[in-house]
Amino acid sequence: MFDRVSDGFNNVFRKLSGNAAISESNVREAMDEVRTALLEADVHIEVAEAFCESVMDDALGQDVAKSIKPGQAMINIVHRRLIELFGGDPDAEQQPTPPGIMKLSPGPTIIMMCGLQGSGKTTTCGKLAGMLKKQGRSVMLCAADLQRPAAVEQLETVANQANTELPGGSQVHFYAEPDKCAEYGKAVGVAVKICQHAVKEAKKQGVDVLILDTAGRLHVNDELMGELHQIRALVQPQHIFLIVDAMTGQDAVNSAKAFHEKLEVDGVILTKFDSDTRGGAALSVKQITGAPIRYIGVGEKLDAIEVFHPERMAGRILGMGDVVSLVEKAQQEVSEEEALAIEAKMAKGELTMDDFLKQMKMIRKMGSMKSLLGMLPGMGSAVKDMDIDEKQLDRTEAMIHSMTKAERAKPDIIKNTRKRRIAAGSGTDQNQVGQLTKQFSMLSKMTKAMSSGGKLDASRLAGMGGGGFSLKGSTKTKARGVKSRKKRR
Ligand SMILES: Nc1nc2c(ncn2[C@@H]2O[C@H](COP(=O)(O)OP(=O)(O)O)[C@@H](O)[C@H]2O)c(=O)[nH]1
Ligand SMILES: [Mg+2]
Repeated sequence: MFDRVSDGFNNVFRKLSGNAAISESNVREAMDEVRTALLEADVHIEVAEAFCESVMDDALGQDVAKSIKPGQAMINIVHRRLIELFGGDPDAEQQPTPPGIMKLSPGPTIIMMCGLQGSGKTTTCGKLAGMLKKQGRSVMLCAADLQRPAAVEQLETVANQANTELPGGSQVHFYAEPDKCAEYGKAVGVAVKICQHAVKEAKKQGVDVLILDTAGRLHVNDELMGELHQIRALVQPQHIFLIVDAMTGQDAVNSAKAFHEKLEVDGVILTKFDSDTRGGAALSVKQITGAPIRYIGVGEKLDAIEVFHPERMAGRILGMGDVVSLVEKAQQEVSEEEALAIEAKMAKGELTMDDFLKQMKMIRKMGSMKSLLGMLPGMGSAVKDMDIDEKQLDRTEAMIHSMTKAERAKPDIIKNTRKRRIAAGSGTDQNQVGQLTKQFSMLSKMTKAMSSGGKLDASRLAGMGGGGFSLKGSTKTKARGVKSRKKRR
């Protein structure tokens, strides 16, 4: 999403690093490029100006031109200012944990979602429900968008999906009064009444969190604001989240400002962060509206939501990577026991195709290869030009599924006849099956050699997401790898 901005910054840093003697005018010139990159990314002009101004002030104040590594000094300054732009505190020794959803007892904690039509309100209701379900909190989704009966049905589908497809033990309830759709627009206060009924029902059922999916409009107008204002006054939600479509750039920021002025939202949820928009909305919204970004939507599926961390996002933009998020993702998907079990098998050379498949699935749960690679330091801008064939993983899965139990346990027995059968069963060809078994046998040999030569520790494996890719903080893994190799000699 921030490709263009990232490239702009990187050019600047490269130029400044290459210059033996840097003058104030070098720095100024470099900042002109940054300003252009920001404007091209559709960052609000005031925000872009103020940002460049503050970076320039810092650079002059710290005498960057005279520092030993001017490129590095500039990176530090820009990093701090980006954190600030996103609403974080660059001086904090340890970054504060972003505030979560309040816990009230008795419940429910009420969340009101608002935003324009198509911004992602209904989808995000399901994503928040999924997040809360993972924390063991029960949720009720209330259909307060009565503009179309289909909108009510959509929320019901989302609630069902959150119940059946997302992990966690608690229940996602659904509340609606579909027959009221006909009255909507004719009588005032229909939506408010439904919200009030939902609160009553949520209390009765002892639900922890109630999420209100309100109606949107194509543009901000008095009718919409009046309704939202009324819901806010009569239901008194603990959280008001504004859902903003990151793809709509400056328009999104302007409407966000209008919403915030009327409703005092306590946070923005930026959706469609996975799309290749230029990032202008993300970079401007906090400065222009005053409301911080709380979550980002990174896909259409209900588990595609992330907590927003200003310092990590700043790091991603500057190509510093976001190893912390990556490790967190790995830890969420792979338990220590699973990692230990796989380690034991690998050490004995007993890795089977089933284990391989399991590992692959764990990695895929974490996100697309491209999004994972993009979080590694220095990879950010490199990944965008990489042609990663996500379908290859599908093919591998299909091939393993077409193998018999015996073949999966001992892939050595897969000779030509079996290869032909597996290829036919999985819609691949014999060569591809051959490649897979060859790769697998190499992997087995390698892991066996590694574990008999030097101890492979479990923590390292846990970080690998159990999939043969080294995902844990690359520096640490590297350092440890070197040490164990030395021991062996
Ligand atoms: N790629 C992507 N699509 C999203 C995201 N959030 C929502 N959408 C899509 O945006 C469209 C509108 O979403 P919806 O929840 O119906 O918006 P609403 O009108 O505000 O309720 C749907 O097609 C969603 O699948 C996201 O984070 N990424
Ligand atoms: Mg909707």
